[in-house]
Amino acid sequence: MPSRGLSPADGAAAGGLKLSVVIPAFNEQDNIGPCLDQLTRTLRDRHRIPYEIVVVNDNSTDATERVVRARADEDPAISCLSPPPPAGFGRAIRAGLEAATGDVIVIFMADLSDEPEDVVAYYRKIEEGYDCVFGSRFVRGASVDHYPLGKLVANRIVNRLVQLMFWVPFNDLTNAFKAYRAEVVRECGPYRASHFNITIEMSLSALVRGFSIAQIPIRWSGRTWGSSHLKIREMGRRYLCILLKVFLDKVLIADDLWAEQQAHRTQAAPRRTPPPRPALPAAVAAPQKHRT
Ligand SMILES: Nc1nc2c(ncn2[C@@H]2O[C@H](COP(=O)(O)OP(=O)(O)O)[C@@H](O)[C@H]2O)c(=O)[nH]1
Ligand SMILES: [Mg+2]
Repeated sequence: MPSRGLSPADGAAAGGLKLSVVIPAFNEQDNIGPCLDQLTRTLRDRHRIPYEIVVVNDNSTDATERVVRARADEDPAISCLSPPPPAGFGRAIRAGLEAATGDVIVIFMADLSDEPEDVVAYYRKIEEGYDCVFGSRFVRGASVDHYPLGKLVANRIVNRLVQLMFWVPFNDLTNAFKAYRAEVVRECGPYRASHFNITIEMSLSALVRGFSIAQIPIRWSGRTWGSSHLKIREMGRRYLCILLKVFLDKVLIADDLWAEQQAHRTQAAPRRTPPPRPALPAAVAAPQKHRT
């Protein structure tokens, strides 16, 4: 049956924030169809959230683009971008962010690893007044299935290191599946990372600017079709580059970033129920609002 998401006009009528779900997809022909269907059922049919879905098909060599375009032809809430080479997870996300028109942006994976109901949980937290929502697979209430052991170990080591460097409670910062208010993305960008390192560029850039962040438990399960494209050995230097760059921002110019963020905030429209702002010492990043 042809489906139709709530259009921006519908959303405005419903009085809700518009949600943009950005999905990078590379060779996901068997996953992307069910992924879009599950999201549509959850956002449109179950929760009636005004939304759009922007799939960034990144030079896939399989039928990913055909599957997405077929869905997009039937459903105006779905669009398909196909940026030219060079490919790259970060470049794809950047293209998706540029195209997104929502008030709230969620980065979602195409491989059925993430749970659509968690997108709704993110959206509700933003409605509460948070600027960002970081899901964690490693807090009470979360679940993780079929995480390859090597990657799990690397993940925990890197996240611990990042926690110590930035002195924050968030313990799954390398996971891309997160929500940001569109203005946070505008303020933190333009992003530079071309690959998976954009995950920490986005999360840490928001963090050092003192945006309010909620951390909530999420569910994650390893893909059952296709293969992972994250090659830890190739990505190490790229993660390190972003990590050092944002760390230097935090150590050397956090007060400048904070001042700009504050100025921007006072110009922006007031929120419905803003969470309390953290007090920020001049030269260090703000302690972050933390909810589990
Ligand atoms: N657009 C785009 N998407 C990618 C690229 N590499 C991976 N992805 C997508 O990013 C998501 C996560 O990638 P995946 O390979 O599953 O990484 P892992 O879950 O960390 O092992 C999936 O939706 C992939 O299709 C890429 O180069 N370009
Ligand atoms: Mg995956």
